[in-house]
Amino acid sequence: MKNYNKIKDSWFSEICSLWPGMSLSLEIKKVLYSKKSQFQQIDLYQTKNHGKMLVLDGIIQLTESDEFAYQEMLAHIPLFAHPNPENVLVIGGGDGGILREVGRHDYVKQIDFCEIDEDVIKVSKEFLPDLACGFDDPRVTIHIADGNSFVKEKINKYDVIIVDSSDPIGPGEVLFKQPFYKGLKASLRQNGIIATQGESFFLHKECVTNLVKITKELFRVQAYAYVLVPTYPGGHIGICLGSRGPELKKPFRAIPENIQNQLKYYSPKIHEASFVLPYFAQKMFEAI
Ligand code: SPM
Repeated sequence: MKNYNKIKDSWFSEICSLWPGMSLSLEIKKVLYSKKSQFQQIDLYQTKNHGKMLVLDGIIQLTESDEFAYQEMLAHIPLFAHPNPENVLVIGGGDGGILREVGRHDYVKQIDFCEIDEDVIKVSKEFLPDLACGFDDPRVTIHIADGNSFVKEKINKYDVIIVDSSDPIGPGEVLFKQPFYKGLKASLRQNGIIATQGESFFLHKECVTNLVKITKELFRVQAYAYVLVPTYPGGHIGICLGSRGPELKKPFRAIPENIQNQLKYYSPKIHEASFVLPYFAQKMFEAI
C-alpha cells in the first residue's frame, strides 16, 4: 500500500491506495514544518481556509477547522458511556487533542498517554497549542512507546482505552490487528470500554468489517458509530467500540453543563444518533 501527497499550485492533495481513485485537496498558504522522524514524514501546513493542518506520511490527521468533531466523539462517547471512568489510557494522537477532551472529565483521575513518535508531540506543542494543551494536565503521564507492546504489560488497569490511530499503513498497521485488541481487552478493568479509530464504512469495507468482527468476538457489548469530518476522505470517520459491561449507545451519565458549554459537536443526542447507521452498513455489520 502506498500513500503520497502532491502539492501543485498551492493545493495539497491527499492520495492514498486505501481510497483509490479519489483525492482530497486543500489550498495551502505556507509550509510551517516538514521533516522525517524516525517513524514517518511529518508535515504541518497553514491552509487558506481550514487553519493549520497536520499531515503524517501524506495523510491528513487533522485541520484546526474541524478537529473538534473527531476528538470530541472519540473521547466523550466511551467516557460518558462508562459509569465512573477513573483510569484512562490514550494510545496515539500525538497532537494531544484527545487528551484535551479526556481532561474535561473531573471523574478521570489518571491518564496514561502512549505515543510512538515523540516528534509529533513536539510539532503539536510548537504549532497547535489549542490541541497540545492536553499535555499540561497534571493527571497525564506520557509514555513514548509502541502501543501494541505497551498494553501487553498493563493488565486489568483501565476503565476506558481510546486508540487514536493513523490509518493501517506504516506505524498504525498493527493497531488494526486482533492481537492488539486482545491486549486492549486484558488491560481493561471489569467494566472497561475501548474506543478506536474505525475508518470508513464507505471506503474501507474490508478493514471496517474486520474491526467489527474482532470486537464482536472479544467483547460482550460491541457497537460502531460515525462522525462527520469534512477534511477526512468521504467526509466522515467511524469509531469502533467494545465494552466489558456498560451499554454503549446511550450515555450512562448526564453531561455537566460546564462540559457541554465547552463542546461543539458532542451532545447526549448525537451520542445516540451516531450509532444509527446507513442501512447498507447496518446490514453489513449484522451479517458478521
Ligand atoms: N488526533 C487526531 C489524529 C487523527 N487520527 C486519525 C486520522 C485518520 C486519517 N485518515 C482518515 C481516513 C478515513 N477513512
